[in-house]
Amino acid sequence: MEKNYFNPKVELLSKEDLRALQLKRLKSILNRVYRRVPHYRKKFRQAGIRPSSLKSPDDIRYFPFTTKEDLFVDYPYGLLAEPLEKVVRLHTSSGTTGKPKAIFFSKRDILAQAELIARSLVMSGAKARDVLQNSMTYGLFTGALVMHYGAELLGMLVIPAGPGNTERQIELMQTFGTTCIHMTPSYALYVATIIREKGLKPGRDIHLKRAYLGAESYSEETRGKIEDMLGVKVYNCYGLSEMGGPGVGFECPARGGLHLWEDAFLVEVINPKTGERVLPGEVGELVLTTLNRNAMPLIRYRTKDLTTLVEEPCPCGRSHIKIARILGRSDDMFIVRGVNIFPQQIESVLMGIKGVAQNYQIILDGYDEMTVKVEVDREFFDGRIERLIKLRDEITDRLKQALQVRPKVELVESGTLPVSEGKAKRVIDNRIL
Ligand code: DLL
Repeated sequence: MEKNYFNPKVELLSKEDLRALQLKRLKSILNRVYRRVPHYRKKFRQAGIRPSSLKSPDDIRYFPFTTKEDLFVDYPYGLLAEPLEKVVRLHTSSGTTGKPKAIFFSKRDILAQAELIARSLVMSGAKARDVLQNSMTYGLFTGALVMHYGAELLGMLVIPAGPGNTERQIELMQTFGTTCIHMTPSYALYVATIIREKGLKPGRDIHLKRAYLGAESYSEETRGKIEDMLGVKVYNCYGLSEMGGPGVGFECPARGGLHLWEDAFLVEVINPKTGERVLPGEVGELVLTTLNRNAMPLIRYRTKDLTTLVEEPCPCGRSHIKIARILGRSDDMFIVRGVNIFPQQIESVLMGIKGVAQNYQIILDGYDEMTVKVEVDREFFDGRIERLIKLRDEITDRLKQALQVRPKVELVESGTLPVSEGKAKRVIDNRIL
């Protein structure tokens, strides 16, 4: 059954054929939004451009961007390109304050996104006989439901576990022989720690093969740690509610970046300040255009996610472009004493140090002070204070080297910092600046 979801006619298309397919779809989607969505019509007119101006996918650069703010003009239904009777589902983004971004799906949109997930799972080697424990949050968040539909389409047995209740998660894994998990990387690290503390062994007591981790940025070191602790191969899964949820980008077994499905999305990476395309290999903001979304197409949507295009051909043979793992969101970046810092840089240092456990928190306060609270293995709290000081100094020095700023480091016992079942909140900014 899973064979259906590896489609060489789409995944192995030559670059030229892929461009031709994109051009056809792009013309159609631009025409649709111009005809059906007054907000787009107005923006295109203001920019002095018409859908017929587009002669190649590259000409998309002359069209205006869509930003998060645009989603709130004529909120909530203003960007619909279908009448409400054709719209069957609402998801919202995980914004923490204010009105959530509302994203709508038609039946065809739900199926199209499920197909991208099924295709991605097959790419990772998953089969219909696999058992997927889906530990993302079910509900308004796309994470669980979109993966659920895709995995079912492939024919996997899906356990709709949802997040939290870690004891129960582990019981489910043992009872039903879970082979694949879907969760956030921060929760995966937590689950892995509890599994280890219970004395359970991968391969003997739990039989996981693959972990699909996404919804928040994580470093290569975190991936390595989770792979060691759980005996799995970790596949990075990227997406955002606005583009239909998870499954927009996904790693193949060759890794080295995530394939971004170019039959469904047109990919650009721009300089967030100038709006111009960046040079190959340069970090910039990912901008995506939906190529086959029905209910709520988005043109040149600014994701705020920072990444690089990986232009080299992939050993797996798929022609769809790859993006490097997401460095973070442009609004995740914080500045301490004039230095730009992403939480992932800190995570990358911490997770490479022996003795560091699963969780950490960055606290900014005072005039410009940064404190990093780091969980370390319980054995460091056996009263031998010199060992603890040595570890603290090592962490401080390695962070100073990587960031050019010396943080204050506080070590706490593994399992004592707040665990988030959904996306982790890494930075607490109490500065009085
Ligand atoms: O997080 C969709 C998703 C669910 C993706 C499950 C993967 C797995 P939102 O809540 O709208 O949707 O948040 C989207 O999360 O713009 C990124 O900043 C971040 N993000 C998502 N996946 C990754 C990833 C879902 N693999 C926002 N690496 C995006 C880094 C990620 N950041």
